[in-house]
Amino acid sequence: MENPEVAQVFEEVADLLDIQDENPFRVRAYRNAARTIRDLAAPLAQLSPEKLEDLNGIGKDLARKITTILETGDLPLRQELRKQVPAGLRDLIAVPGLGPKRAQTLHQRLKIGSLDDLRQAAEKHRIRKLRGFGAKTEEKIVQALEGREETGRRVLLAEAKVFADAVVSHLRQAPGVGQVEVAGSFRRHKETVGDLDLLATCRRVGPVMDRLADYEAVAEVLARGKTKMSVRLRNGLQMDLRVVPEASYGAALQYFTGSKEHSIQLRRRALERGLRVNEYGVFRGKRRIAGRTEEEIYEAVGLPWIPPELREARGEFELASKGRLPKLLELDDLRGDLHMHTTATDGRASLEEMVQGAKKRGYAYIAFTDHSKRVTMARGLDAKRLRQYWKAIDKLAGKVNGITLLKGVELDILEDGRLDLPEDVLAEADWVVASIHYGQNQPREKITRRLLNAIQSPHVHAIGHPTGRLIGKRKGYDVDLEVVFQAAADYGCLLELNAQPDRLDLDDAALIAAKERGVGIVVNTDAHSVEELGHMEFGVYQARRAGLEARDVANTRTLAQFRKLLKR
Ligand code: DGT
Ligand code: CA
Ligand code: CA
Ligand code: ZN
Repeated sequence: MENPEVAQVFEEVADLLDIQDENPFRVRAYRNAARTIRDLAAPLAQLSPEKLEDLNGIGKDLARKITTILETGDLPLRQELRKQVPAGLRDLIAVPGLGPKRAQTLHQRLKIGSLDDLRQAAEKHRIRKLRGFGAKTEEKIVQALEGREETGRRVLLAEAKVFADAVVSHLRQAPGVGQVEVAGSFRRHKETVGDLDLLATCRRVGPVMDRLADYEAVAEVLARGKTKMSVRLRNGLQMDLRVVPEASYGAALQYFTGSKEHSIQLRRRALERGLRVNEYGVFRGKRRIAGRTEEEIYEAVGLPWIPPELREARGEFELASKGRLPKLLELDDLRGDLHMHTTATDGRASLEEMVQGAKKRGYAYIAFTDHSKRVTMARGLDAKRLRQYWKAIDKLAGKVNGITLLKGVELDILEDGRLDLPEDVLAEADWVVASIHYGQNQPREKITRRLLNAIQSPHVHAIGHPTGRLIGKRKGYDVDLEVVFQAAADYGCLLELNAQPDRLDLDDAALIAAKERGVGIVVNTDAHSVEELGHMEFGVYQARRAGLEARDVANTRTLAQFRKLLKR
């Protein structure tokens, strides 16, 4: 079993316990374990029982449960709980604005037992009439359901990557296999993928197809033809495998990487040159003039190789033909991470642990940005506790070498637009990232106004997750981004590209617009554990999709240069 599947079992257990009003600490223990597992770089199956127990938030009992899941594919506790909770109810508690208590009420009072029921009840305005719900909650539910529909059954890139990496190394062991790669939206590093498009070369087709059927996470072989095969994994993700000849591997890789719109433009360009392009190669009449590598394909139409992230028919052909393709940001370009949490608020690792994790990544500087007091759920810091926190950071800074620790805060932008901490306190910070966590459903003018207030404050260096979206769960705030970008450019306020795989906020289109306005971007993980520092990868992918280069991103600078970028 792959890590996301194990995490999924714990998440379900947490939800089911939650619905039954179980002890919140027990619920949280399962949730934290699920999160730890999701963020883990190594497959659980490779860890010894002792190593399992060493993981953040996982003790003897949970380690044993992980072993049970790995060995049997399930957990008896989950089966028991499923019997006690009506099916469908669990989907409800995942809807933002509901949660276990309200899901129960809806089930008992309106007989709502599924997302479909919920949608119908909301449309008929039956929910707002319930005690403790109201029109606002009902609206929020409708919005959440819309947000879900937009992404449909797509899988987050980070989750897909676990299965992609695993299946690629599995297929590479097939006898006679040559190349194995994942094409499609996965290779273009889209934030979500509909399915995975595998491409392989092999002396004979049989062994590599057998090998795919044999991949442990496969639930069902949907189809198996001469060169094409499709499987569905237990988690619902579909994989299409195509086995192609070496001589047309590059052409197939180009074709199946897409996007469709990009490939249409490529074909048009070829036609203008009297050439024909398909998944077998580039042809002049009957003669194949390219096909083995992607470079050959692009060269045949007079272009340099175009990085997959740019293949969205957003002007890449014009740039490529003028030799002006950007030199896209790379993970190694980043010298710092400027948004992270610790046990001071809702993080799961200590200051020391985060520093060690950041040093392993080779960072020259990091900022600690635990929550300010408004975020009561996370025990946000008031002025007094924040100053103690900064003192602890200073003390630690005196003991560690090779990395600079910045004293920061994730400052809440309050519902009325004011900032959560007084100016004299903020003036003592090295770094302030301001975010909206409450009042997310306010009208456009109000949300925009709140962001402008923060951008205009002399103490705020960056805006965190500027739209507040959660991919597949919640649309972003209703905000006039054009106005926000202009103000950020005018006031020298940076905007964050939050690299949490379900945020990736700003998204690619917004980043393109922000860059056009001359806004500085800072790519941060918003890590709540040491493992989550690894999310930087996904931020970099999103930045690349927007054509960002190292110079567009503030935290690629040396600390001295970075400091010069900060507004005074
Ligand atoms: P997804 O799976 O929805 O996240 O998006 P993709 O881009 O991976 O799309 P998918 O899986 O339907 O197809 C994979 C690639 O195959 C796609 O990016 C381009 C290529 N492709 C599929 N259908 C067509 C087509 O009708 N025309 C052309 N030119 N290419 C196609
Ligand atoms: Ca695909
Ligand atoms: Ca596909
Ligand atoms: Zn944060």
